[in-house]
Amino acid sequence: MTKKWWHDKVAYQIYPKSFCDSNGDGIGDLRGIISKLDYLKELGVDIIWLSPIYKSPFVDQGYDISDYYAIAEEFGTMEEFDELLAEAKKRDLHIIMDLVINHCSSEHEWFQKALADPYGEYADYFYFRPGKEGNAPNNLRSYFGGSCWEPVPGTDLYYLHMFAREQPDLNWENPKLRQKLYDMVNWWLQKGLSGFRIDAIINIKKDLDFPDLPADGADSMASCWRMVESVDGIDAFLTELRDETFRKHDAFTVGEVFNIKEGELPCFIGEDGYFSTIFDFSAHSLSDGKHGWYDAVPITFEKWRDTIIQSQLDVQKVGFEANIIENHDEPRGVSRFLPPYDQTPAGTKMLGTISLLLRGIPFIYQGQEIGMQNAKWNSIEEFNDISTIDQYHVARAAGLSDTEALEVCSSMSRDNARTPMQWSDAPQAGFTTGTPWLKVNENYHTINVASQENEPDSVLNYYRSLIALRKSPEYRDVFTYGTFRPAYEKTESVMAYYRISEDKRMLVAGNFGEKTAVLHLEKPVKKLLLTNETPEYTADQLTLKNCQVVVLELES
Ligand code: TEU
Ligand code: CA
Repeated sequence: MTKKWWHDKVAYQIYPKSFCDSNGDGIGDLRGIISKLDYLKELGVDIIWLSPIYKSPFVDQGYDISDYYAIAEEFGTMEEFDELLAEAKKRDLHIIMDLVINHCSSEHEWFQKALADPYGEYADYFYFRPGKEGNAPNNLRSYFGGSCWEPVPGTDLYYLHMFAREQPDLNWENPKLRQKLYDMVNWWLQKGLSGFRIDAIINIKKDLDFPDLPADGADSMASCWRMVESVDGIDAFLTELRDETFRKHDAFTVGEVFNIKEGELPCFIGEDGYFSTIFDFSAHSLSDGKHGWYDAVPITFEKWRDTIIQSQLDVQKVGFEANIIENHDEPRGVSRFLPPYDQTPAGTKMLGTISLLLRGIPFIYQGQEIGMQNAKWNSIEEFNDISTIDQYHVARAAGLSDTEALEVCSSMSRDNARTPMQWSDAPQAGFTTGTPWLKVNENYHTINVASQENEPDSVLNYYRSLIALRKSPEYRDVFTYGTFRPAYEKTESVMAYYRISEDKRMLVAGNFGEKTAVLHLEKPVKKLLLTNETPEYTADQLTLKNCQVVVLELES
């Protein structure tokens, strides 16, 4: 395997709108991010991923871009962005941006020109198709609900949007459009970006016949990912994208890829793959309901553990995946993956340890390092997220009461991750001096950065030690390249694994159950490297109480 500069890095995702507001307008901004670079450096991260900061009407929080070359006014200016890059560089921090190129905003100049001349050059930047007997071209349902097709005013044409109707899909079949995207990507890379997180990229290849697909809901429609799964030929697009852009700059790229086909992992993340890495969503997908959030499947500890183990075993044969507990599209991991009795600082540290020492590139989502949790939502009006509002209606249409639908959204909403970062116990958690765009989680009095700075045993200080261990000169190699091997799979409630290199054998083990677990050690303990509460152990036996986690070096 060729070693790459990003193999041993730890990444951190910033959701700019909710990170830090410097001017009191209730919206996080670039100046706010700049003011927290030292905090991030001290945490120990190397790569910062910024969710979209481009000019946007914010129908989908910046994932609807109206100008790829401009910074959203809400967040600041291009000068401030350049300053952020320079300040990051000073601290040896890499910045990567979100690359949203499956679709743009309906306010983008290209789409406006297409609407103005629906049979002209710019219409071919999108998918404009005639309707069928006054109906949409086919029965695909968009990710955010309703048809994937929207009428083009004044014509019998429709345009395709797999997400919101304000997010028209870009026509990747058009070489002119592709070239414009590559120019834009190179422009940002030349500016000094280290790479990109690539949004929804699996959706760029369409079935150009746009056939009806078998209905999968009461609305007679079919989820649009079924088209993604049924069509071949994305290879040519992704290879060209890589060769025209990323490869020239040795960029780090992480793809947001769902619905990968059997056997295709090497094409995506192998030595000569389209991307450096892709996210491992296998544990998150466990809760996918057949029809929406209302029929989400509960995630048991065993399923969660077995899924992560299987994924690690599959991926290590091929390359590296990016491991996450949560991101801006997911509920908070502590609330989701830990049983209620583990939702404590100790349990939070345990979950973090298990996730961060897996083989792969760890991505920490803002607030994860202090153990932020899902918020308490009192009514549907409190949510802002377009997907949550759709899922509320889906649940109501399926017969759930208002209270039940609210409960569903409370546990699944993307807004759980988007509540403002909790910096202190000052009003609005120190996020803003104004009124935040989305409410602050009520628990900020107990969960916040400032108070955890002062407690040696806090979740924050634990995360610092955890990252420092992963990156320490002595153990960096084994935690980066060491083989993953599961351990104690038959022991109820224990998630454990080895990381093994030529001269080292590490054991990472946590007890997620209420009962104490006794593990017989395969090899004598050499050193206890990290724990959230020192356990009892002898040369051949380790006792883990509820929520105890350890990182041990064993004789190899
Ligand atoms: O997400 C793509 C995606 O397919 C889902 O995770 C989607 O967000 C989810 O099904 C809705 O509940 C990416 C971004 O991460 C997301 O924030 C954007 O909304 C989406 O693309 C559109 O750009
Ligand atoms: Ca602001």
